[in-house]
Amino acid sequence: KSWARTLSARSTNPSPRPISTATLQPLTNFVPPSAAGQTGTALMAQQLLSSRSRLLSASAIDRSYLADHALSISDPDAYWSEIAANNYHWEKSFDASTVLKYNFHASKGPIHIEWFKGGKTNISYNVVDRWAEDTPEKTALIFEGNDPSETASYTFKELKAKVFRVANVLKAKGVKKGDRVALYLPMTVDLPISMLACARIGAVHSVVFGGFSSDALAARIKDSGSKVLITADGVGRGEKVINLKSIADTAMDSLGAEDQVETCLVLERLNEEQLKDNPTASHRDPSRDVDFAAACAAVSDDCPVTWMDAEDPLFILYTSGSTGTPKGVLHTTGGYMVYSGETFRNVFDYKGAPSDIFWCTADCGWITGHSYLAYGPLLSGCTSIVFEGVPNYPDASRFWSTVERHKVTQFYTAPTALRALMREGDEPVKKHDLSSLRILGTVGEPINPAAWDWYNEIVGKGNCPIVDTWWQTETGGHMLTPLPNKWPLKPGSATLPFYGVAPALIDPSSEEELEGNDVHGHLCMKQPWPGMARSLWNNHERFEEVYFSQFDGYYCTGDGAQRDEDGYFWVTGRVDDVLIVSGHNIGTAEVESSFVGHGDVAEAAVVGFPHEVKGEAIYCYVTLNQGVEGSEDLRWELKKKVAEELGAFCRPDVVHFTPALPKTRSGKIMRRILRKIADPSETDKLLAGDLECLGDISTLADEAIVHDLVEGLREPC
Ligand code: 6R9
Repeated sequence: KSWARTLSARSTNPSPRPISTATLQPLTNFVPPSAAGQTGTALMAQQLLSSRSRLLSASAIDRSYLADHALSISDPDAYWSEIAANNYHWEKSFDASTVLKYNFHASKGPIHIEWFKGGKTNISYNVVDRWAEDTPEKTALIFEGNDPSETASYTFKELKAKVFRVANVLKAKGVKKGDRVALYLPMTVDLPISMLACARIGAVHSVVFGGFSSDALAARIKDSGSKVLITADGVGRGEKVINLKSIADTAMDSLGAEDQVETCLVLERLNEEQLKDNPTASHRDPSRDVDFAAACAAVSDDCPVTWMDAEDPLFILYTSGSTGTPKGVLHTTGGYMVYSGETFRNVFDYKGAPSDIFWCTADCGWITGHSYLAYGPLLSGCTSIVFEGVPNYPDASRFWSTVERHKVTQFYTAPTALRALMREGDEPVKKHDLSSLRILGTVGEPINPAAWDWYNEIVGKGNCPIVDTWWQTETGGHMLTPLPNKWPLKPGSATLPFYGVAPALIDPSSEEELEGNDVHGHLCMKQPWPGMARSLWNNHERFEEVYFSQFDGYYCTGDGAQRDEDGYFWVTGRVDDVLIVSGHNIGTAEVESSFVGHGDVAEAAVVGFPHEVKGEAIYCYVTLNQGVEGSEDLRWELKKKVAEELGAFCRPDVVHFTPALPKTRSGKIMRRILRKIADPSETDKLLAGDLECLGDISTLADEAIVHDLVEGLREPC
């Protein structure tokens, strides 16, 4: 049965159902929620909400979507078994009578989620073998190097040979089904290829973003128990060279005997000149380090597939939590495969056209790169671009010249990148022919109206639907998202749930689900979707605690959201202590613990503040030990420490020395007040002595501290 044929067969609706109008009750007296106590992104979303919200007519939403969505919720077994069976290869079929088994109620026993139990498949086989057979000469991956003169492309047949070789190298190094392999690589095709190689032999990949520090890498190697690491000597990013090998060496050297990496495969990426400037990148430990390319050349390009149970682990990806160490989010084989593939095809309107060239600018170190650079597009046989560079190198037209050169049809990026490029004006965009573009996407944080308009008008020329996709590392794929041309867009809203997604808004004080439209609450999910995380690596208890303990029976996303009068969702930002800086999750607790690790620091409190390009930026309040004076040097040293320990993208923007932090009588830091003081739009008022924006400060143990904090705004931070 040809895969291409089944793709189009699936676009006919399963069975017509009555149209649900539940999400479409119009309310005329819409009042935007109060903006009090919300963070930067929340406020941004808030402004969007009040400026753009307008009532739609009930017929505006595609009826087949309503019918299909209703079916996917009322009968997930029927809905997903048809898609899974028709569009993916299963070596052994799953049991169609129990496609989904789960418990979302912590009160009723352990949380568990199982999809497609009994089925055996392999996601790498579904990417590589099938398309190497169906469309062997079609381009699978296009590589676009940091240096724009460096591009290459690989057909599905070539992809297969490369994946098989890496799989054989891993096997030769003793990697077996279930073993973890850490990947700390630049964005060359070797990264998705290594992911696919792991999956082929049943190894669990744990990709660590190349911008992470040696401490962060070591913690992830240790927690996942990875005995093999694949890394590179280094990578050029814009003008800079990142010496990955020396960071990896520091990480490996810091690990104890039982956590040691046994084999480190090293991809040689730097040229002679770069190596001359970075001599430590050439360091090799002969007992552990192996040349990646030479090892691949020495093995066969044929490798048998390891069939996996649907619920066998596929990968671990670490993400920041509001407390403690990063969480090793665990995804499994069958459900993730079906969900990443299905969301890709629907959200990016992929119908199998050979001319479709999909470009997701995310790094494979994040979930977006996993689901929409590697797995989603390739599972559908679509050409996917691997971009090693940065948006502003060699100049601000890099994205657009690349779109023009490769005739990109679907383009997926982050609002922070758009905001940075917008500042460079329209010229860098306008001088390129972007007529190939058909769909534009965004991910990672809410998109503000100005960036949305610019994306729409200047990049898309008003012709490309913008899919603002809300989802998380834990969700595996898109959750709230427009489907192109199926309903009108509202800039800043991720609109409606994808098939199988049953969102609920919960009032945190009553813990009741809010019914109807025009409500605001904590965004939760009522039932599982195939792509959801199954656990946290080696820590199921924390999985239950973080996502299921707050509201019994619901998966809790940690985001707040508004459902407007048309049933559209507006994600208003985190409700916990996670910051979204340039689209990257950063736990305030992690930054704080890095600060207090410094001998001069007594206490630290970290909050976000609105930032024009990053969306949210990092503001740190620091109290110093007795006798230590806050100085410019110390401020610089502290910023550097955080950047070194957590990664450069976590570098604090502001360090504000203060004699004390505002606390309640029970000793809780009042972050609400710290957020207001950090917000630049409040500074003038505060300095003029108007403290009204701080709200009620009477619950503070010592109100005078507020004045010290405000006075501190006069100093450079
Ligand atoms: C895919 C990804 C997840 C958090 C999420 C939310 C924020 C992501 C968004 C968005 C508003 C969007 N977020 N997409 N907020 N609109 N379209 O980013 O995963 O790195 O785990 O971050 O990002 O706060 O909870 P991850």
